[in-house]
Amino acid sequence: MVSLPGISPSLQAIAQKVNKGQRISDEDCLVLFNEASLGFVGSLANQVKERLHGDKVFFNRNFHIEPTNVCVFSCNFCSYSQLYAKREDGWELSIDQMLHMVKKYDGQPVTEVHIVGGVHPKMDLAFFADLLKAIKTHRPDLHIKAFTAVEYDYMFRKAKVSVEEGLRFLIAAGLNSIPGGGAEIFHPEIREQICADKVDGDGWLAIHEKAHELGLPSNATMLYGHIEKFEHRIDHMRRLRELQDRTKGFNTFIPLKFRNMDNDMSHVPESSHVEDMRMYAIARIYLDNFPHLKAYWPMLGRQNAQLSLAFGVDDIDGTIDDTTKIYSMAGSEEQSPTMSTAELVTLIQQVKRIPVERDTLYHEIKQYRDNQPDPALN
Ligand code: V47
Ligand code: SF4
Repeated sequence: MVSLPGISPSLQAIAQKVNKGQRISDEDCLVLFNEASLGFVGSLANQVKERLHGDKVFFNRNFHIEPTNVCVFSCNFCSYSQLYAKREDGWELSIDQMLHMVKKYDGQPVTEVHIVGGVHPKMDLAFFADLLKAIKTHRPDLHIKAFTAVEYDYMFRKAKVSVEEGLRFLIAAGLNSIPGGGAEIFHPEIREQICADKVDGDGWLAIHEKAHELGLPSNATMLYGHIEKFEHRIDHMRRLRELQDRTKGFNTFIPLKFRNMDNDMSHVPESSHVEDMRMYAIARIYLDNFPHLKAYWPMLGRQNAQLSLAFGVDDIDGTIDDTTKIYSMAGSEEQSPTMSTAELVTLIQQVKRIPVERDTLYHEIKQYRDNQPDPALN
């Protein structure tokens, strides 16, 4: 082994593994979190990213529907939900109102609707199946990525159906994939302090495992940068990596930076930008079986999302069109998140990467290889 001056033997051994395309262990990952500089993890993560995707960076054209912010749960980090007891202060959309939101995109080349919200007892399995059917009937080509494992756990229990029965019912109604929310931190030591009353880590993983078995792809998130320790992040990623070894059903890992405005954890400071970039890089190195790593720009801010493209990230989500409130309410600098396709393309080209418009399942729709974005784009 060639010895690198100023780099400890344990870091050098990790670099060797990554160079050879070998998996790193949990102990290696802890060494990276504790000892590695930003430049060190950035360069390794970039190597992994480029091996997988070359210079490509993916985005899509999407919008969100948030059916309600009324929620029976009370996660301490959540700035968005209204307790069910105070539901008159929140919003609750009817199927007609949500269909109206879909119809606003008639004739526009959006490919995905992302549906996620609070957990409202009156919005049950039958209601959501009707919603999916209404959307698919109106626009069969739109990919529906909907509901977190937290929402599924509640609606299936309430309907007294198994996870398999519930998912099959929604697939028949038009469900195409599952977003990554609700994962937070799986480890009970932390989960009990930040979101004690919703589905636990094992329950979240079991729902995604069943979804994968039924052919539904999904994403996975991790809410980091609050009271968890590096060991909890590693435990979280290990459980995801093990499940992915079994099913190969995850598309994307999305680290979500904790934002501290207007919630019960506002006293907890936010992570620094350097720590955010280290998080992305280490996730890219550790999660060797996840095809994609996403920086969700409405939460991170567009400049930091752009920076993350040098730290292993190959996806920056989509146009969003100012249709999500979760992050603006939690204090993100993106108060009205919307980016045109031209802005996304420019943001990626500015860091000398190749923008690739994708659909939800990462089929390529268009590559933008010129230096200038197409002025006809919006
Ligand atoms: O699970 C809530 C997070 C998630 C805060 O799959 C917060 O493509 C930070 O999962 N600070 C929902 N995060 C959003 C989500 C998501 C977003 C974008 C893309 C995809 C995908 C999934 O939002 C929740 C929770 O972890 N969240 N409050 C907060 N204060
Ligand atoms: Fe409800 Fe989701 Fe907010 Fe938790 S994070 S309180 S489950 S809306």
